[in-house]
Amino acid sequence: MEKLNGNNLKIAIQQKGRLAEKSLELLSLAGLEFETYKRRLYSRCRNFPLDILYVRDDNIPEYVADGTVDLGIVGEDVIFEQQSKVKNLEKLNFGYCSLFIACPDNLDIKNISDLNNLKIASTYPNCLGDFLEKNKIKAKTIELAGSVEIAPSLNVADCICDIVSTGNTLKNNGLNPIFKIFESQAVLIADKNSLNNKSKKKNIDRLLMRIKSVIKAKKTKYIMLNAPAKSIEEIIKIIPGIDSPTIIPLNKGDLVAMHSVVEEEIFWEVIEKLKKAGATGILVSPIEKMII
Ligand code: PRT
Ligand code: ZN
Repeated sequence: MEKLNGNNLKIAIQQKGRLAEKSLELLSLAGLEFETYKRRLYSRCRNFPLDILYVRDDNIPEYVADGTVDLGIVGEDVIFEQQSKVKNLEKLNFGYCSLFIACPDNLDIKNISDLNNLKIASTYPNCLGDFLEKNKIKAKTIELAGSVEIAPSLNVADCICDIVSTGNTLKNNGLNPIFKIFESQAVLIADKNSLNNKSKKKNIDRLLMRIKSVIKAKKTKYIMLNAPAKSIEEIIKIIPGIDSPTIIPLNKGDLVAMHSVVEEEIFWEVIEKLKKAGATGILVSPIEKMII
């Protein structure tokens, strides 16, 4: 088997699980070429000095913190729970979830102080402990390895503290999310020593620039429209673009074509405003990369 190259950067990503596919997709959208056949141990990038290691997500913060790898992609929840000393380089816009305290329907919990003297089951004892301490609550943490949601029905605990994304698991177990402890998404993390190493830092910066441009592009759409010349000023205010929109005169009356970019989040609001300002023939297309 080919050996890991000592000069290459190493990035650890989840081998299988909720973040695995999206982590690989991000790396390949960033232009990295590699084979992923069965994600055995690691992949070598053909066009960038990077080796990708496939590991369990719980190991990623410690591998990054102790320098086994230079970079990692992992949920913020894991970093918070392990209180890892790693540098967060970039939020990656996937793997969204929240840590909640959730209680059974028949338990009347309205204020945080109602949690006093209860037993709370969790796989996040550190995060839960911090939350309880901050709110001066004396509750007992029951640390479990998994299947936390069934703890109340087994009388192991009164309520739970767990990750929620759709909320279906809680619902299926007669639990309601009540107190949100934090929100989480996948992040790119780095070993602080790697950032202090000149040649590694250079390649980390190159990779980070590519990753940022993929994320930015995903959040942004390219927009083309026609508008009467008298509306140009108003439309520039709605879609200012990176520097300013491109404006092209058309061979028809006083119409111009305008090209610009618009943030996905406010997309529909912008379209409504553009129509009011007289825009017609609005075309929108995805952007593959956005380098700024
Ligand atoms: O095998 P390995 O150790 O690598 O994986 P894992 O099983 O420990 O982790 P995995 O793949 O379940 O989760 C990886 C990361 O995905 C987490 O660290 C979070 O950052 C993120 N994530 C996003 C989630 C969820 N959504 C999620 N819904 N992690 C876990 N869940 C679980 C949750 O614990 C609960 O059991 O899904 C259930 C609730 O889901 P909903 O959709 O019913 O609310
Ligand atoms: Zn795990």
